[in-house]
Amino acid sequence: MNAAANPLRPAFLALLLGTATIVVPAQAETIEVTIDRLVYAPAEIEAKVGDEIEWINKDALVHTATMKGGTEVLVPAKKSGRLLMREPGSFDYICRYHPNMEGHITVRP
Ligand SMILES: [Cu+2]
Repeated sequence: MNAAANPLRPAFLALLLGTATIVVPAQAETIEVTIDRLVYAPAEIEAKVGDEIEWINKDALVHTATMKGGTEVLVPAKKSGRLLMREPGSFDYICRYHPNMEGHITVRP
C-alpha cells in the first residue's frame, strides 16, 4: 500500500495542468491545401496569424506557392511544404512553374 503518497497526487496533477495552460498559446491551426492536377484546392483559404498553411502535392511535378512580394514555398512532387503566417493581410500566390495556378490566402489578426 502506498497510502502516504496518494494525498500528494491531486496537487501534483493540478500543478501539471496549470503549467500546460501557460505553455500552450492560442491554438494555432494547420490549414491544408491540396495540389492535384495543377489546381490548388481550396484555392481560397482563410487563416489567423500563427496558423500554418500546408500544401500537399499529389502531382508528379514540382510546384510552388509563390506570394507576390517574394515569399516562396517549394512543394516537391508527392510531398508537402509549409508556411507559417506571421502577419495579417491578403495574399495572392501562384506556382512559379505553372503561373496559371492561382490561390489566395486571407490572414486575420
Ligand atoms: Cu506548379
